[in-house]
Amino acid sequence: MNTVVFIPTWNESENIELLIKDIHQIVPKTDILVVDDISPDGTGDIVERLIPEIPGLHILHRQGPRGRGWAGIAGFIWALDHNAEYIVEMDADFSHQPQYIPNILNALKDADMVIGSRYVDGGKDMRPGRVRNWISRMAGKYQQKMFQTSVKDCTSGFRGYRGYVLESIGVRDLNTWGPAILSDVLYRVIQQGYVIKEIPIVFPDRQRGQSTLTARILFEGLWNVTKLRFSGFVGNDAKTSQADQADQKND
Ligand SMILES: Nc1nc2c(ncn2[C@@H]2O[C@H](COP(=O)(O)OP(=O)(O)OP(=O)(O)O)[C@@H](O)[C@H]2O)c(=O)[nH]1
Ligand SMILES: [Mg+2]
Repeated sequence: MNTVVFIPTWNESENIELLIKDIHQIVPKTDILVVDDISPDGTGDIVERLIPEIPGLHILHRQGPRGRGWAGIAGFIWALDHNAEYIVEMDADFSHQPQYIPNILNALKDADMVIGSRYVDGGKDMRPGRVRNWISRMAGKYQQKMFQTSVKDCTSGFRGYRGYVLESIGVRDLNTWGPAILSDVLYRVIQQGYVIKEIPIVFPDRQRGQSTLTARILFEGLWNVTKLRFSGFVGNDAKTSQADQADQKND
C-alpha cells in the first residue's frame, strides 16, 4: 500500500457516499479508509455497502466512546500497519475538497508534511459569519505564535504526511480524544524539525450534516496548545526534510 486517504466520521450519512466516489474518481489508485465511531445515522453501513463497488475502500468501526482524536490515531496506526508511505487526512463534510488531494500528494514529494491552507496566497475561508472566521483565524495565530512556526494554517485538518514522520513522532502513543489531536501532531512534527509545506485551499462551509464543533472543543484546543508550548522546547522549522536528505544521499 502506497497512499491512504483517511476520513474520520461521526454522522456523515449525507456526505460519505458522495465524498468516497469523488475521491475514488480523482485518485483511483489510492486506498480510502473511513474511521467511523459507529455513527447512529448509519454512516458505517453506507461505507460497507460501497466496499464491493470501490476498490481500495476500507472501514474501521471503532467501539467505545467516540472522539475525533481517537479516530485519527486509529487511522494513522492502520495506515502505518499497512505500510502506507503517504497518508492524507481530511474531513467528510466537503470543507476539504477532494480536488486538492493530488496537490497535497505532489507537494509531499519534497516535504515531510503538507497542510491545505486557507491563509496562504490563493487560499480562502468561504464560510459565512465574520465572527466565526475571525475566531478560527485568531485561534490559528495563537497556535502559530505558541509553536514559533511559520505555518499559517495550524488548525487545518486537511493534511498529508509521509509515513516515517508519523512513526517517528510516536502517533501510536498519543491519546487525545478530540480535535486537539491536530495540534498534538503538528507540535511534534515542528519539534522534530521536519519540513512542512502549505498549499492553498478554498474552504467552503459544511453543506450537509451537523457540525461537531462546540465552545468546549475550542477552549480545550487553546488550552492544549498552551500546555504543549510550556511542556518543552519548540524549535524553529528545519530547513531540510528527510525526503531532501534521502535525495541528497542518492545524488
Ligand atoms: N470518528 C469520528 N469522527 C468525528 C468525530 N467528531 C467529528 N468527527 C469527524 O471529524 C471531521 C470534522 O468534524 P466537523 O464536525 O466538520 O468539525 P469542524 O470542521 O471543526 O467544524 P465546522 O467548521 O463547523 O464544520 C468530520 O469528518 C466529522 O465527521 C468523532 O467523535 N469520531
Ligand atoms: Mg467541518
